[in-house]
Amino acid sequence: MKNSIEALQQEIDTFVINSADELEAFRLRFMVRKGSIAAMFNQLKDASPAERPHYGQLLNQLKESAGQKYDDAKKRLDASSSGTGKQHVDLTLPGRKEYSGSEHPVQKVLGDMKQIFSAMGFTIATGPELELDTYNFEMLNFPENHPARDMQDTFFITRKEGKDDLLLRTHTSPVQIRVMLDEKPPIRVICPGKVYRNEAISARSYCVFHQLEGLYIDKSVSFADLKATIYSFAKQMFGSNVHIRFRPSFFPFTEPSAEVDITCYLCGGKGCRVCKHSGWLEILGCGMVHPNVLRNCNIDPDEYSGFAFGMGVDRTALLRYRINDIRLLFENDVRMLEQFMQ
Ligand code: 2U9
Repeated sequence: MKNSIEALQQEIDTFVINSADELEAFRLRFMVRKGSIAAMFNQLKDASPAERPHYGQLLNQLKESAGQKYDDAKKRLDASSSGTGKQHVDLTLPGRKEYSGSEHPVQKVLGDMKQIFSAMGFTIATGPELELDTYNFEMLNFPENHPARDMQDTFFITRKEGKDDLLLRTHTSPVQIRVMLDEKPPIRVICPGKVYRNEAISARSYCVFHQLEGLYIDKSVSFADLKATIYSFAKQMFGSNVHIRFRPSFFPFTEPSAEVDITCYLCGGKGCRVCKHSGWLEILGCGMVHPNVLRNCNIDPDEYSGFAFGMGVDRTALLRYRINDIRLLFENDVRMLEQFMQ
């Protein structure tokens, strides 16, 4: 019995009470009628009459020390919860800064472009950045030996010189191919997204950039429709006072093709460093969808015609926000991004 009393005393001494729950656990363990001290008192009757007074005295001391520990702990916890023992708060410290996200400059420009074309009735389509050679080149009427297919220009993932080859898309045109394969005309979509080119990296060109392309296919869509659409877009996007010119060009997927310039909106067409003193800024390429492309997507070019256009988004973001290095758009440096808070 002596050993049991000593063990219980040690348990009482080492019991940690730092919360109301621990205080209650202590009470239930040692202080109630079915607790371990009361159980020990019940065992007194088994001790010899000679030893009983001695053990009785030891048990009374045990009970008293448990009661003392309980009272002390209760006082301590009551004091801290009523505030007197609370940690000191230094009200003179500066407040903590709240961080919030902001829209990336490229997304701001893309948002404006999407809004203008949505209002004209274009819907938005997206597709994979990892593409098949056939959707990125083959079905867009690129000849087999076209320089864009060269390793120097395209990030190939697999290279077996076949249309099943996987690559990082070099434009968003494969999205329009997928739309044409899935849907019947009339088709009116814009395709925004990231594209990849294996180019030398500098302040002006990067291996990834953003494009927005558009496609309209229906019966008797004409070059006049294309011009009206581009005029309306350019004036809403860059200002109603800009002048617009179309220059003949060539792309494998459109015929005829054109590149579109607007008068430089930084110098008003007078000539400056940005427009290389020409007074003009190139904004997009466009044209009538090549009959071969329509045929590749099971659309009869004798029944339907269409126009397409494509533009880079990043350059507009750089010019609009006076950013002098395209790499800043992709580094996610908060010191740059937090300058675009609303
Ligand atoms: C389909 C058919 C035709 C999309 C077009 C351009 C002209 C063009 C460049 C602008 C700057 C790419 O980012 S850039 O380097 N794009 O000049 N893109 S027509 O023509 C299509 C697309 C899809 C099925």
